[in-house]
Amino acid sequence: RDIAYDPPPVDVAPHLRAVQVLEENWTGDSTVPSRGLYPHQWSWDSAFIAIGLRHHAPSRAQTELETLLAAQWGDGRVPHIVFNPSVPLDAYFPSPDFWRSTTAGHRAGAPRTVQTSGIVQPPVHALAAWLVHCADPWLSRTRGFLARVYPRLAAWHRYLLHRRDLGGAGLVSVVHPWEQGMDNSPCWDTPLSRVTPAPARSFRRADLDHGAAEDRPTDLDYGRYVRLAADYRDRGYADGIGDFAVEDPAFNALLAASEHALARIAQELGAPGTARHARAERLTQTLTERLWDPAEGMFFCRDVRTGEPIRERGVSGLVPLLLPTLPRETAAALVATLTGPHFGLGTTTRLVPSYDLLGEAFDPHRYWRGPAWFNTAWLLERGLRTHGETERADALADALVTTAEATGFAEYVDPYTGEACGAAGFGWTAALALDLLH
Ligand code: 9YW
Repeated sequence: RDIAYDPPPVDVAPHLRAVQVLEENWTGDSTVPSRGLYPHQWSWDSAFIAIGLRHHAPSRAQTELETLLAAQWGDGRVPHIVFNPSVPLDAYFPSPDFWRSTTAGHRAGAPRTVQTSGIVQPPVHALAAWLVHCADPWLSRTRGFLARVYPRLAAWHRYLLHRRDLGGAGLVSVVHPWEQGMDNSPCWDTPLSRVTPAPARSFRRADLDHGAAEDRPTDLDYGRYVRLAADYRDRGYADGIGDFAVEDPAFNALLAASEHALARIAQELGAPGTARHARAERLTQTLTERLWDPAEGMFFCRDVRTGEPIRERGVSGLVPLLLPTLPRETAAALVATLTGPHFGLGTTTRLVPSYDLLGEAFDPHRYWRGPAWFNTAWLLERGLRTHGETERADALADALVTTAEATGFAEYVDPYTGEACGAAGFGWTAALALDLLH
């Protein structure tokens, strides 16, 4: 029999396909979320990407985080985008000439040699650094990885806890929807309605060159994003309550989870981690006191300008399930909400929708107003496992991996059908699927 010099294509194993996406998106010192739509380095994307990359290339996972942290500002903030100077200015909006970090960010200590945005994203980094270390402790110790990133991560948390406690109660506020990472979530509709949009003709959206308009935020949303960012820039990125200030449950829960991770990092470096564990514990308690709604069985955002809770069920209100010391009844109520009619996990939906299935603003295809995203699925999978919900965690892990693969590692999907939306070959989708395959 003629043996195959030209063998039929073999089915490539899912983990190899995920690795291929990470290879394709690697630029040499970091990973882009998506080659077309997001051609620079994004902060929380890099943290999630490092969590997957550690299984395939642990030294690159370390580099990913080190590259991001090298762009940290003097005041401790880690910018949400680090721009790649070799990418044309018009490939992404808002580009470096909008943020003007090296000039407008001067007083806040923006780096001189690299261009960045001036806002932040959720602090997943210490958690990622710890997980990256655990994947290959020998390599990590040899390279002095934790010793190098620890002071930067500590300064990052200090910035958030000291400069961003705009509500004065011990929680961090975000000052832009892009900071929280769920850009057009209905949770922002009320606080954003107070913001006068920048005129549509004053900017050009590059995202519409890559994504379907009906899957993306609207022009009105963008007008408001631009106004808020430009005002912050024009204040020299000085922190204070501007037109938009919101305490968000996911952002604060990720900070608490990262404080626990920072405690472990401190211990590994020979210092006591007790104070950090205690701080994480305090954050967990404050989060519960300020944002938990026992009647609804979930956390709500708080509008710092009015002091009122924002009673929209966004997936961010479930993310605190990640916290190990959440009271048992709180965790049980969150699981009930996750699997109940508003999120439908295991009954009507495959992956966790980004917003209330029964909410007026629900739209299964429009970005953070309904579609399911893989980073939130991963966080909730971790949360279910942390609280002993093994069967549900297994089912969610399985759905995440299968849907990621079937959609070519889509940016987000229709929560009912799993149909792909947004970009394909998306960095954190591949990385987090890879993580769960290990
Ligand atoms: C944008 C990169 C980022 C994510 C955000 C997501 C989106 C940027 O893409 O925002 O231009 O709209 O909402 O969470 O980090 O993947």
